[in-house]
Amino acid sequence: MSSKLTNITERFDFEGTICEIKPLGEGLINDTYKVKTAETDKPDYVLQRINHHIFPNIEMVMHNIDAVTSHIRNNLAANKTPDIDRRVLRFLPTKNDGKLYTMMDDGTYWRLMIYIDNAITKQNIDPENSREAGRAIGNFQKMLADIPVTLGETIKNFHNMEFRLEQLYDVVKQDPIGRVKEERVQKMLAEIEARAEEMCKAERLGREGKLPKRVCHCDTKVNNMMFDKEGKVLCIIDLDTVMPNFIFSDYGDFLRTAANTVAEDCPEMEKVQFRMDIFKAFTEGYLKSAKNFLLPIETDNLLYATALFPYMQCVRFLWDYLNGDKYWKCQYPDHNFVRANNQLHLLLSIEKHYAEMRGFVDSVLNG
Ligand code: GN1
Ligand code: MG
Repeated sequence: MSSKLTNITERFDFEGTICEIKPLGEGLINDTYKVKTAETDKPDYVLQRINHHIFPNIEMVMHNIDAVTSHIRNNLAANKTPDIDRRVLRFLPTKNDGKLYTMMDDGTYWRLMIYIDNAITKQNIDPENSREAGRAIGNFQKMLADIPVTLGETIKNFHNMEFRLEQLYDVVKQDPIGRVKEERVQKMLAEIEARAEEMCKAERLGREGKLPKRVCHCDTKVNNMMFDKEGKVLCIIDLDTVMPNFIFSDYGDFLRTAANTVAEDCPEMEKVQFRMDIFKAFTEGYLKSAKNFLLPIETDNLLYATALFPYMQCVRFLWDYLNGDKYWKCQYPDHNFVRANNQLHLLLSIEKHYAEMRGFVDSVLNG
């Protein structure tokens, strides 16, 4: 067992005796370990190194997480919900300054939280867990609707479509590695341009004061949810990107990741299809818990949100491709282009389903 990891863990005010520390999960951004304690009546823990290159302001990240988890905890307690430590993450303070993170001499940042036992993450999607995920995401937003603290933007302009397009236009202008001239890039840029104005609708509505920002999770993949044995979501994890945003983020990014028939980097474009069974189940679950607090401008634009996230991710992957693949790890030279193209095909498939989607959302809202 690494003495470094033991030393880091021991900076935190946890209970029990460490007996084992081993890697946990397969997250690409943070490094995660499970810390086992010897005593059966003490919890195990999760030790995590926070990636401060992607999240430059760790103080802000942990401030947001503290605010959100405390607010959810109070809400669950007020509703006399049992088993609260399995329903919301609990971070441990350090012994010396009571903060929820510690910086080591090598400049790395770490945090410790209680391990949620008897829970699983799901890698595979089906309508049943999508409905449940929808319910959980709607509920998460609902519980946070009256949070009294203002959260910071842990990644500036993270889901701001105008900003993402500007980033793309900048790299097209500079063309640092000469990829802009590729015919397939030109074709993709034309598809992006044709939809640019429509896709920046949220920012416009926001500026006009018609569309509010709420506390969102901003990384609503199914593997960021812990399920119990009955298939119910216990808890939403991976809270680094929790920040104020349009609710479209959580609705749209779940569908982008879950309703694609293939992985986001599948190179066989004819296989990329939007799954209506997932769309329907997720939308039903989400609206069941969110319909009562959402504004008409928000529910009217759920289809826009569904299209926005594949579009945004296409723009972001293409940006990274033209910029020399600095953000996403690539396994082969045009991996980022393939990803961008996959997302564009997902968008095209969504566009074909618009009429059916509209009818479905209306039936759920009026039902
Ligand atoms: C990144 O690493 P992961 O999968 O949690 C990215 C998301 C993208 C996603 C695309 C902080 O998320 O916004 O949608 O890749 N997260 C960040 O695969 O940029
Ligand atoms: Mg993640």
